[in-house]
Amino acid sequence: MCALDLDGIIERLMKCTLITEDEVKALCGKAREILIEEGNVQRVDSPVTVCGDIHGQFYDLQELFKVGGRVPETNYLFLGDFVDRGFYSVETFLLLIALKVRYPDRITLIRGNHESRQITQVYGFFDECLKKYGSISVWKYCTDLFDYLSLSAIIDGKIFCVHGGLSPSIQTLDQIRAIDRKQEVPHDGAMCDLLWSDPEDTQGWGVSPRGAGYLFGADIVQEFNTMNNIDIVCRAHQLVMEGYKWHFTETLLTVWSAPNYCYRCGNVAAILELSENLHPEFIIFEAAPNDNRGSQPFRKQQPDYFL
Ligand SMILES: [Mn+2]
Repeated sequence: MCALDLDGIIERLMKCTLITEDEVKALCGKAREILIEEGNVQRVDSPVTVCGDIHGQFYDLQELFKVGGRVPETNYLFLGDFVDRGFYSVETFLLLIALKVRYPDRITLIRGNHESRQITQVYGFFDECLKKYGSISVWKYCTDLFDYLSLSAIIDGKIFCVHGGLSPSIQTLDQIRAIDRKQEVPHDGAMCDLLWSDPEDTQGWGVSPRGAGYLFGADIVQEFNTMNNIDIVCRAHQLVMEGYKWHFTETLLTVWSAPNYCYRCGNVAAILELSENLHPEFIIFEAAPNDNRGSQPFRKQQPDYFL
């Protein structure tokens, strides 16, 4: 196995250049050693910048680092959905993982509903790995690593961060801590709900049109926040045209970080900068100019993919 030249790997990935299959294997092995030590409610200290869905939009992630600052100068918490939909899930996920291995205390990555074997076979990551590496090994290394990603984070004990939302099976953070997360995302139950649920302008729990997770109302968030002595639930998972959206009199926040989602939604993106006293500042950004997103990397019979 090759010794891991992390800085070299980061440099190449920053240019959206693929690393070798052996390097992916070694990188994912290293990342697993780090992630396995993290809790299901990973503790994060301010100051930190919170980011929502990225969905393989590599050049827009570069924009994010441009407006938010680079790792390790800026601390980051990413709320999952790194892969699928966009054209560069491989480079996006591997870059974030390489940064995690290089600066483990500066970047926190939690799991989204797309960090799943089943979902990535439908929404692009599987096909992209196959296309770019000619085998499914890289997809296997990455999806095996997904199982080790934490399920949530808590910033300064006051802001609870999760990809989707709350669960009727969960009243306390300790109940989240007790989940055995090292598995594929289940079809139902607490772990599934945390990654799939959405807020809704109702009271109580509702059936989710997504077919997984639940809809939850203002009263549910109020109870959860009081019970756990937190101020805000911060989550991603839903496209917001303005990049972020407060719900339920600022007890819950949605942050969305994929500008012009799927290269056609026309939305702006946001990241949430939290200062040392948790003062929130939103940075809004637009899609990267001059992206070769228009060049259709998945066009059939395009042998020079690596160009
Ligand atoms: Mn999602």
